[in-house]
Amino acid sequence: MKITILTLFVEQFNSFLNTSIIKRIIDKGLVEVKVVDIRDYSLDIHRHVDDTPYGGGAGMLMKVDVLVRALKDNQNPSSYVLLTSPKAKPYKQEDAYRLSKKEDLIIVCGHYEGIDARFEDYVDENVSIGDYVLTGGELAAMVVMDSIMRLLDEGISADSLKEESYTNGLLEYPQYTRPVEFEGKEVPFVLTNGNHEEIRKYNLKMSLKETYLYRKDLLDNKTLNDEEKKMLQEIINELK
Ligand code: 6GU
Repeated sequence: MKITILTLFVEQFNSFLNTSIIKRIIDKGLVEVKVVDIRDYSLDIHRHVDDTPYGGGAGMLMKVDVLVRALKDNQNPSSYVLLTSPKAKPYKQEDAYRLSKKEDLIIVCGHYEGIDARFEDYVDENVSIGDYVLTGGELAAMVVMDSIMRLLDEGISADSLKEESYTNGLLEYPQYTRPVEFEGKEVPFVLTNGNHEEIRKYNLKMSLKETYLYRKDLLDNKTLNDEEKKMLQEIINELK
């Protein structure tokens, strides 16, 4: 897979791309990442990339001609083009799976109140990472890239993908490691006794409980089986 980032702030990507798991995925050749400075595509001697909006209003807009020149120079017929923008459906784990199958992904980092609307015609999809406003799309691009790149890594076992939050529509159950007791807080006994069926049930119930407490909306979108329905009823009774 190839991921190309078009940005005004190339340096912001350095530490992200040179750290730990992300660096390993790149070094293994699972993905090729290129970070392109949009400013290199400005034709004026001051390297301007923005201009004032028609009709007035605060702030500057990124120029469509500069953006399209940058895009076309880095695009091929198989490229899939994302634009980071708060004006989009919120990004989800299922989008990470879908986008991880693209051969060639281009992520254009937009800036809010920030982009000539005509550029939308050159974009396949807008992505927002949540309901808040960022100064620019760089952090959003890194979030999207991180979520995609980790799926390309064989280092993540099929099991850990299967069990992780959102894949099964539930939040993850709490986990513990040594010591078995810390400042009076003990690891739940069932997890230490080696009975796999009891452990499975306990962890499933805890997953349901975390989801019920923090993300009830996820339960509305999930079809529970009989075992899960019974557990959820127990949880609700226990919380009363
Ligand atoms: Cl993708 N960009 C900006 N500027 N703000 C955001 C966002 C993106 N996603 C959430 N807020």
